[in-house]
Amino acid sequence: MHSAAAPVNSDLDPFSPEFRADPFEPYTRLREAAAPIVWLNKYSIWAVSRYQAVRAVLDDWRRFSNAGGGGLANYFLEKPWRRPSLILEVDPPEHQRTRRVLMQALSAHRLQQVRVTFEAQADALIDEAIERGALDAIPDLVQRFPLTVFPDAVGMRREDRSPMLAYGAMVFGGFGPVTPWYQDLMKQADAVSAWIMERCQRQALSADGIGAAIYAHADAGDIEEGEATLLVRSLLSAGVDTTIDSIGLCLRCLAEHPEQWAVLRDNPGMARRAFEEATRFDSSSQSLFRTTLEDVDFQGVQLKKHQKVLVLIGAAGRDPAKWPQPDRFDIQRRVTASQIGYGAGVHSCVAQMMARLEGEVFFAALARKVQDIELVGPAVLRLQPGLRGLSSLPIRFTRKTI
Ligand code: OVM
Repeated sequence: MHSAAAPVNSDLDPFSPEFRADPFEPYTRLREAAAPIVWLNKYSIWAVSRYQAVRAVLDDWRRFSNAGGGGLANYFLEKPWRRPSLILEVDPPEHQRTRRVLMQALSAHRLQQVRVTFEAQADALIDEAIERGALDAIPDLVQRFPLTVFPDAVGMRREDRSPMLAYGAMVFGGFGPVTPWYQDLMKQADAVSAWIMERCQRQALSADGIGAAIYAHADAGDIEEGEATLLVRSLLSAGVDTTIDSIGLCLRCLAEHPEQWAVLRDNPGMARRAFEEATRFDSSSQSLFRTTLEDVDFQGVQLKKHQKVLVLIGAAGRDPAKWPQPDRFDIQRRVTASQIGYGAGVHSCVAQMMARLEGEVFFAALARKVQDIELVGPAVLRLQPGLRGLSSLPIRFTRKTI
């Protein structure tokens, strides 16, 4: 007889402000731990951080479920704060049914249709930013781009859309631990949720947007009317903050790596690759969760049924076993085929082509119009639970002269 060795464990807290201020050094420690999956004492959850282990968990949806909830909260044991997402927080086969609807609503044809208006909007915002001189690029440029083009493409009316940012903070903050900051934020939960749900209704949406395309599947009998409403809610939940934060972090990368910016500026056609590399190097979605459906032997480590697993995709993006010189931001790198920043497997980001389109259009316009990006003050990271992203990026652009 022998008893299983105690699991490798760690006191690291991935949700603490210290960790969030610089996750890349603790990521290294987690990857280099003596086991492919590590027990985090503070939350009584597992964590994977090596590229290979992250892929193994994400590819194994039969044992690592999404129905336990997209965050730290365990829906098998506690009540969710909102109705679970019909795409993120369900397993196959239910997941395929809703996934197919969103895939069709976000088809390549539709992306091609919206590209021209995305380009016009990027051009206008970047021209305005250049004219302003010094500006805070996060509120004054970066937030405005997804917040304009994405809800427009969904078919929402134009109005003050700031409740979408408050809702996104609740959704992504809600994937982390309950902190005083989160409890304070959630005081607005009823009002903000009501605002969002009103805008997910069929009659609130234009007849020709992505939202209407989802409701067409209700008319066709593929989904219920109420399911269409919740799928639109998924778009409004996951579609704005993610790209804002990823574009903001990519802009900082380019500002801090002038030699990389010079390559992009001289080759605006490399915008998509630059954004792809930034999605590996430093982007908004650093982690996600799975929950075990049964007792699991994971590469020799014993996990119990209904335990949460933190999947550190941001750490996998820096794994030297996968990426040569992973801490170098290099826009020439070929990333797409091994990209982990949008997740992987059956649940990989359903709107990832929309995200790439936004990034490509934004940075191509920047490369065509801007000569130099000058940081004129400290970039500020948000340190509360939620997506990784900047709250402030003081910058000055100088216009290209040809
Ligand atoms: C959803 C949803 C919300 C947040 C993130 C996400 C990363 C999905 O409501 O479906 O995917």
